Amino acid sequence: MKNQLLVSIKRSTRLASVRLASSSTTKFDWEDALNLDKSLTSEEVLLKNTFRDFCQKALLPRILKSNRNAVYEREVLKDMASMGALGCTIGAYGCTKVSEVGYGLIAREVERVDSAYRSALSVQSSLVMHAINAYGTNEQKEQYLPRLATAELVGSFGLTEPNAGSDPGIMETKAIYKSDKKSYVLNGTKTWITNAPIADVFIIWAKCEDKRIRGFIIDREMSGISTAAIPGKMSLRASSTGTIFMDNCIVPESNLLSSVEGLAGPFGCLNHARYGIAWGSLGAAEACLSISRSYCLDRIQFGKPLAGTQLIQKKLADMVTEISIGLAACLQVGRLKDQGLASPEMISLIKRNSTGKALEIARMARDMLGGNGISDEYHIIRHLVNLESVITYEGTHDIHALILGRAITGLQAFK
Ligand code: TGC
Ligand code: FAD
Repeated sequence: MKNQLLVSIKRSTRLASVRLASSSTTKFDWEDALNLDKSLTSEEVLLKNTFRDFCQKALLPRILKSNRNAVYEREVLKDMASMGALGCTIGAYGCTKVSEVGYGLIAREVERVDSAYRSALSVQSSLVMHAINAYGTNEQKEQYLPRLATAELVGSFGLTEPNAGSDPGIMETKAIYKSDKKSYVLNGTKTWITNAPIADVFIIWAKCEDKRIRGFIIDREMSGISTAAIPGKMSLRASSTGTIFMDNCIVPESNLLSSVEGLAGPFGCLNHARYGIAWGSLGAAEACLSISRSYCLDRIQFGKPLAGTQLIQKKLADMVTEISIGLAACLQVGRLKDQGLASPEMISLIKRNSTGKALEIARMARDMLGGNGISDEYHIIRHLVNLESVITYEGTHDIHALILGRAITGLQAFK
């Protein structure tokens, strides 16, 4: 018995060394250092390549102007819609069906260009379409999802308020039911809301008389809703961000998202969006890596390329390491999500890791370009300031640490 075990251990060690020897001939690819492409299906590789091509050809040429002039281009969302990207995990009501990993790959390619464009994708798909698909009636799904999928309608998601940011449970927006009018009357203010100034449809979370939080679909034409842009935004400038005011806003009861109540409603949407951000922010980091690597190969100082110096190589090695490990984690959580096995804490872990590492990489890359790193022509400074928003929204870096801390210790440290 013992011998048989030893024989089989020896045999498997021999096999492993044969595998190692043959794998050691694999060429190292700094753009896919852990060969993650090998873990993708052929459909996912095709999706990734198709979206990389689309994003680089259709989106990248627009971003400098949009960002400089702080212009939100509705055409960008339309173009993403024409590629089937909006609500792409839903698979009904005019939406395509890709895996959760596929959605992550799309977010990564879009954010390689700009976080504002990925924000547009996330809000429409994960926060608005997902809310309607997960919590809405069939009538609501039929009414809204096909038009959101084509970007005929632009959506917005209102959770944050002036006095309720990290702690949305203390929201002040109220929804009072009027049985004679079969309507709810909403009063309150939502702020720092992506798409608020330009949206046609708003998912608004409000507290009802029983103190339970519920979601409402509000059309811009409904009476009592108005919006204003937040001026002076130095980050995500190609995204439109604003405030939503509800002053006796009358919402028919048929617009209630009736199958969910409590914070589990908005957080259910945030699980999807945070997951997409985890992939997307690493796309921004990959852009910074690629630009700074090329720059340092070309830039000669002290008689040789900057890329030939030890300090620059350490920075590049750190970037490649963190991006590769981060993407491997996203892929693992994506596969679990496809099987319905990803926990909110896993999503907090990757959202926190990816955005934190991406911001560090963008700062390193900015430094490697010296003075040119300050110019938007080289793109990195734009990614850097964008990532300051990305690390803040959908739960700040520290809030995700506290979510993980609670799961690790069983003690909550928020309050
Ligand atoms: P807590 O007691 O933890 O939970 C209250 C209820 O919610 C449920 N829940 C979740 N359900 C599903 N998924 C999750 N991730 C969930 N997290 C919590 C929980 O089970 C409970 O359900 P029930 O039925 O018992 O009521 O709530 P808390 O008040 O202690 O919350 C603490 C904390 C910090 C976790 C939470 O408030 C938090 O995550 N804060 C961060 C706020 C945030 O992420 N805001 C995002 C706003 S939207 C946005 O930023 C969009 S940016 C868009 C773009 O441009 O891309
Ligand atoms: P606060 O909650 O006031 O936090 C300030 C600081 O205190 C942070 O560092 C935080 O980590 C820390 N902190 C908070 N609580 C604790 C604690 N208990 N212990 C230790 N530290 C703590 N919201 C939406 O609903 N919809 C949107 O579409 C949307 N889009 C956005 C777009 C942009 C560009 C930005 C910047 C924000 C957007 N937000 C949106 C809002 C975003 O989700 C909030 O900004 C975020 O949740 C943080 O809330 P806050 O800004 O009120 O900060």
